[in-house]
Amino acid sequence: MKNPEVANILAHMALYLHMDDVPFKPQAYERAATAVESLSQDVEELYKTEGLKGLEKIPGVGKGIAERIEEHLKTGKVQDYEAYRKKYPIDLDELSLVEGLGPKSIKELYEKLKVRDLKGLEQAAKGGQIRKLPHFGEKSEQNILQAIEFVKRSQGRWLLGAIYPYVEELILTFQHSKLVKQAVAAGSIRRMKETVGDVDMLVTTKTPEKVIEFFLSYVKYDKLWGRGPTKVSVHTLRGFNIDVRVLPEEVFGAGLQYFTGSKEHNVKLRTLALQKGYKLSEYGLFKGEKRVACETEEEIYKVLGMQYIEPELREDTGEIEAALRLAPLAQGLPALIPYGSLQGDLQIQTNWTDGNNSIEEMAREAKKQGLSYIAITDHTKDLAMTGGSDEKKLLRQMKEIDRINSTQSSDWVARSDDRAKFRILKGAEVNIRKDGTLDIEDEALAKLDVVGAAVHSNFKMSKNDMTERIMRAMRNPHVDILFHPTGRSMPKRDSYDIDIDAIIQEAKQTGTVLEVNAQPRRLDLKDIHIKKAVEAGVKMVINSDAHSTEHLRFLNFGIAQARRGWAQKADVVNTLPLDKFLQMLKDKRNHA
Ligand code: DGT
Ligand code: CA
Ligand code: CA
Ligand code: ZN
Repeated sequence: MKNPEVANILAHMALYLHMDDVPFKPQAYERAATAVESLSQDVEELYKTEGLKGLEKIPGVGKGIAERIEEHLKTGKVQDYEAYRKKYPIDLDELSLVEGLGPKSIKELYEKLKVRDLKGLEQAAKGGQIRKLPHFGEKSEQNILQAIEFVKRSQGRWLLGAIYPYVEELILTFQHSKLVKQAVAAGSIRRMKETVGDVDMLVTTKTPEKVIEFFLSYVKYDKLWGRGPTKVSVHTLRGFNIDVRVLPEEVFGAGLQYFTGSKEHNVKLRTLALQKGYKLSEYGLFKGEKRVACETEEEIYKVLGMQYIEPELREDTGEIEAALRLAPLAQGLPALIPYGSLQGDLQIQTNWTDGNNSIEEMAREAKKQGLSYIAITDHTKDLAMTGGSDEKKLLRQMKEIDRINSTQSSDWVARSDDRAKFRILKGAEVNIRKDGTLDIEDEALAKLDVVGAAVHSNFKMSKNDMTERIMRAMRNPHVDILFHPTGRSMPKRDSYDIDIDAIIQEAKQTGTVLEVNAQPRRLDLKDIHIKKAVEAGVKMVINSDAHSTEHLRFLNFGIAQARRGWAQKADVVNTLPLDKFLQMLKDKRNHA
């Protein structure tokens, strides 16, 4: 699959064109990069079967860009791109991770200070050289140092959403091969942690040697860290490590339990086992010399006198005490929100602004994935770069949505049963300004079904001011949902400084629903915040924030985080059917 490679070149081209002040083209390349990155089809296949015309069918890919993709697929090189790489011999991947460093700054830093990579940037900042440049100052030098720290902290870890599709395919390939009985992912992937250090895979088989041979022939790797009769460890060409272990079938449950982790959960569980007169290890649960329970995880937890603990909860944040029904957690573990239990998605952007697909395309795809309603929430006018809507454009879009809703053609609506009718709701992602006011008039907001509000600029404010700013927006009775409440974007931007407890209290007061944004980069609210919201009885909504039909699948990552935050179905409002969901919003607005 060459999609990531092609998307990367297009994204770099966008940056280079920005650096050289070429008008319009950078945005076109950016758009094309996003489209290729999120394309489920293999670009190479597409080109082989449909040629240049096929490439031009990718949303946002015009003739010029299609020709460059073709050049890359044919020759492995793109001339324009190579010329730029000579002109600017810098590590764009590294430098563009630094929050606040746009292409223009990267260019200036290279031309004036010969900064080529993160290390060079850090040296220049620490040496006090950056503050002397015309477009920088002491403050921006400080900000750069802070941003570098954040990048360093997340280096060596991968976004779950980036690695997950690959692991799914890997596991399926093994499950389908005749060589193994069982193949599963363990470790942080099975716990659905937001970032992953390495991939852990467990298999049971009668022929360990052959499985290891098969693994090494299947996976593209550049380093073999180690290989034994029942384990192998490699560094893949994609950049991450994979550990594979072969387990005897009789102890699969014990091995799975051990290698799922987390380490903290395991340490506590082992101590508990000792207190109860058992010994727990990756080889099984033992009473004296006798192995008592090992085949399944369920048995192990049961013998230890506790409820089964879902992998997403195994972080030693109270799940063991709850599973033992110890006070104050005597009611036991919550029934976590199931995967696949969402009925709607309340944050969707379209080609009315910076999305790739039309309203109808997004709706059809959502319906296909089993949803029964979505809200269209394009950006609003403060985000001029995206073509954000003003009041007039919103009105036009509302009309268009009415039109689509009333003409839903028979191929995606069961006419006899109105409940099967898919519904598109009118919404917007309005911008919260620096002072906490919104960029759309209340009168227009009142006409929308769903209003989400979010911060998109002026991230650097004091904790107090930022919290006040957001709370002011939440107090606007027209605001239904606070979108991506803490504003982080991994690995580049950390959450802004806010008092999350105060925001949760304000949500409680005003009835504002808090979003769990399911974009793998965002996952915002994150698990520990979700847990706080659950404890406070504040409602949440899990949204994909899709900018293309391919993004709707992100919802599962949102559910995973909600599960990690101990959320139940009742905590998440888009598990409701449409009528109940709308009633909930109405009650909220009346209450306000
Ligand atoms: P990661 O890879 O950093 O995202 O996190 P994990 O949790 O996948 O950790 P990893 O890959 O180092 O190890 C996989 C599991 O193996 C881990 O979750 C628990 C278990 N494990 C590894 N080392 C230890 C250890 O020293 N003690 C215990 N009790 N368990 C361990
Ligand atoms: Ca791991
Ligand atoms: Ca590992
Ligand atoms: Zn947004």
